[in-house]
Amino acid sequence: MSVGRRRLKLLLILMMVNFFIYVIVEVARGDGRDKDGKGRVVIPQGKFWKKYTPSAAYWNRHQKKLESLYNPILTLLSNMTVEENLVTNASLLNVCDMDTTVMAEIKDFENLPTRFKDFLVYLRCRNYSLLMDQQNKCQHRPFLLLAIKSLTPHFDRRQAIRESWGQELKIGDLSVVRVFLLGQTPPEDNFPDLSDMLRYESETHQDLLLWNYRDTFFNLTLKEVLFLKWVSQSCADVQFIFKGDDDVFVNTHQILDYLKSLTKDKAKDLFIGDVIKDAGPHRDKKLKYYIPESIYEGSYPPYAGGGGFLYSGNLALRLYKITNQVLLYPIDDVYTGMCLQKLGLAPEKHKGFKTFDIEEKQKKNICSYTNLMLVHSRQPQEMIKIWSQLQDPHLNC
Ligand SMILES: *[C@@H]1O[C@H](CO)[C@@H](O)[C@H](O)[C@H]1NC(C)=O
Ligand SMILES: *[C@@H]1O[C@H](CO)[C@@H](O)[C@H](O)[C@H]1NC(C)=O
Ligand SMILES: *[C@@H]1O[C@H](CO)[C@@H](O)[C@H](O)[C@H]1NC(C)=O
Ligand SMILES: CC(=O)N[C@H]1CO[C@H](CO)[C@@H](O)[C@@H]1O
Repeated sequence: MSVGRRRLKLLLILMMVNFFIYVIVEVARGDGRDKDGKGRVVIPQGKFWKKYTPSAAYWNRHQKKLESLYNPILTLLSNMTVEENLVTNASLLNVCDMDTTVMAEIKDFENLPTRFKDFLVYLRCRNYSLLMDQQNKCQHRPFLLLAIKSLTPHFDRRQAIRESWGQELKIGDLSVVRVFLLGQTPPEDNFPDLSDMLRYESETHQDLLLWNYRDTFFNLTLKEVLFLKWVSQSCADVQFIFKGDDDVFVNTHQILDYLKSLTKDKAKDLFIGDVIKDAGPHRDKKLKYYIPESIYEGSYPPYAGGGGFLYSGNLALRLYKITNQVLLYPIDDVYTGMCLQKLGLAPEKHKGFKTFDIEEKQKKNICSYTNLMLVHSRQPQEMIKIWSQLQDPHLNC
C-alpha cells in the first residue's frame, strides 16, 4: 500500500472512531429534554449543521484559501504534503507583480480610495529587502529591544527618544538596545530627498532599519512582518521587545522593573499593552480606520493598540512563523491580534499603557509618570523634559 493510501485509511479510521465517541457521549448526555418521556430519542426538526457559505468580503475569502494550504486534512486529500502544496500554490502566497485579478473580484474596486487599491494589488508581496541593517545590534543578547516605528522626516522625534527614554543602557549584564523602523519616503509621494541626512544619521547612531517599500499607513503591517523577520534572523536571542510609535513617552525604568519581576512561565508568552476587545472595522468613510464591507467582514480579535506594546522575544519568533498563514491586513495592530489568535493567545491589558493619554490636570505632575509604562502622545521637547524630571534623585512621589 502506498504511503498516501495508508494515511487516507488511517484518517478514515480516526474519523469513524471520533464519530462513535461522539454518539456515545451524546447518548450518555441525553437528559429529559431529548426524550419523549418513553425513553426514546427525539430527532430534532431542523438541520444540526451549518451550511458553509463563502464570505463575500475579499480578505475573508482569500484568508480561507490561504488557510486551506496549511490544512493537513485538505492537503492529504489532494495527495500532497503541506510543503508540496505550498510550493504548488505559491501564487497564493508570494507575488510581487501587480495583482490585477483583484480588480475584477471586488465589484466596487474602482470606487475604493487609492490607499485600498495600492494595498490590494500588492497584498501578496512581503519580501522587501533591507537597505540599512544593524547586524551587530543584538550580538550580546539584549534584555530589552526598543523598536520604534518612525518616518524618515521625523529626525527630531528620533533624537529626542535617543536622549530620553530610548537610551541604550547596560546595567550589570542587562542591556537595552534600540532600533528605528523605517520604510521609504519616495518623491512620488512628494517627500523631499532626505537620503543624505538619513545616511549621516545611520552612520552616527547605528540604529536605523530601512526597508525598500513605501512607508504609508496601510503598509505598517509590512513594517510589522519585516521587523519580526529581522528579529528571527538577527535578534533571535532577545528576551523582551517593546514596539511602539515615535510620539509616545515610555517609562523605560518602569518597564525594566516589571520585566525583571516576571516568572519564567509568565515571561515566555508575555504580550501586554492597551488591549481593545470586541472591536470591528469602522464603516464611516471619513475615518482613518475605515474598512469597506467588500474587503472585510466580522469582528476583530482582541488586540493591543499599536502605540506601544511589550512582548517576549520567544513569542516574536512564533509570531513571525505564523505571519505566513495570515493575509496582510491594512491595520497593523489588528493584524498582530489576528496572528496572536492563530497562536491561541490573546494580548493582556496592562493599566500602565495610556495610549489615550492621562487627564489634563495630571499631565503637569511628574508623579503621574512614575508608575506608568507608556503615554501617548508627547512632543520631542516634552519627552526630554519628563525624562529629566524622572531622573531627579530628590524626586518624591
Ligand atoms: C498519490 O501519491 C502516490 C505516491 O506518491 C502515487 O503513487 C499515486 O498515484 C497518487 N495518487 C493520485 C490520485 O495522484
Ligand atoms: C519576492 O519574491 C518573488 C518570488 O520569489 C520575486 O518574484 C520578487 O521579485 C521578490 N520581490 C522583492 C521585492 O524582492
Ligand atoms: C506598500 O509598499 C509597496 C512597495 O513599495 C507599494 O507598491 C504599495 O503601493 C504600498 N502600499 C500602500 C498601501 O501604500
Ligand atoms: C487552496 C488551493 O488553491 N489549492 C490548490 C493547490 O494546487 C493544487 C494543484 O494545482 C490544486 O489542486 C489545489 O486546489
